[in-house]
Amino acid sequence: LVSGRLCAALVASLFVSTAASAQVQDRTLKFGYSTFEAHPLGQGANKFVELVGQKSGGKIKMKVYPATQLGSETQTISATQGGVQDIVGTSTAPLVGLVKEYAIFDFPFLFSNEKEADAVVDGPVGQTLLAKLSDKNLVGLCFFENGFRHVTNSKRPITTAADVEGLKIRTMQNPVYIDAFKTLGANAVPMPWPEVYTALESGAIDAQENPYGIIYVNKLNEVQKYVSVTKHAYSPWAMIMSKKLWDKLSPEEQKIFVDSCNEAKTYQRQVSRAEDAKIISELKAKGMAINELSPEETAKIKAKLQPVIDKYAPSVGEELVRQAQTSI
Ligand code: EAX
Repeated sequence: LVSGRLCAALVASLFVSTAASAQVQDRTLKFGYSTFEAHPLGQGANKFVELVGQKSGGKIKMKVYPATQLGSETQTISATQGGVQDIVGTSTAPLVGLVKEYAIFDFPFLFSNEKEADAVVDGPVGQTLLAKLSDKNLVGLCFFENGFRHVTNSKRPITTAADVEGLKIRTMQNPVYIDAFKTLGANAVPMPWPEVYTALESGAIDAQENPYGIIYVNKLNEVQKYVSVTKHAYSPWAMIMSKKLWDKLSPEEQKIFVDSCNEAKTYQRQVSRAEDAKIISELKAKGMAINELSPEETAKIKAKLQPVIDKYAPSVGEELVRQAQTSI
């Protein structure tokens, strides 16, 4: 009798997973993100789509919707929670509204180089943060890289903390960024990315901060004069699937998505890092003035921002902060 029941349960579960797999293979999955396809993130996204296709023998198909076609990062995260969108690639900063521990990635000057970033993002801290998304109807697959962020503005080169004072700067919709720029005396204006170019063009804001790749593909050289290499924070980019979709996948299909994400990640980071060096000279050629900050001035800015880290460390939790420090 027991084995009969077991057998019936097995048959039922097999039936469920076969039916579900057919469902996922019958339609083209929607994968939306905010930047352009030419950006290293877009190239990584294409690599991911290609790998999932290959590993599933052409059975799992995805279509990419770059350049905020499906909405801003917060909108596409919500759509993915609801299962209206299947996959989203997003900077992690807007995730803090859902999972407060993500704030650790926004701590100013947490990482000083890519090696440190990779160690934390791919280590226990990153794994914990990916897992935390499951309470929010999301499944974290892996992290790509947006990169180290620098301030651009239309007023002056930033060489000291004082140069940031009074700048009207767009920040991502994230409390750590808002507090950090307020602490430096800027007027921080949180704004979804799709509104930023127009706001810079009209002069509604003076400044924004993003990695080289985003500055370049969005042609911010047309509306900004100065790039100051502040390297004040690092943005990982989370690849996230709707839990509604995930729960319909067989374990083999789930593995295809996770493995493809991790393989695409290695490729994506290589492209991102190789392109940075080229972009700097391109931006100069397009008339942008690029300046580095001295280590002394960077250290002063870092010291001014320590209270911001102290403010958010409790919501991240001692254990994660300790793990991050250990991984670095
Ligand atoms: O995800 O909003 C931002 O500044 C992000 O870095 C950008 O849209 C890429």
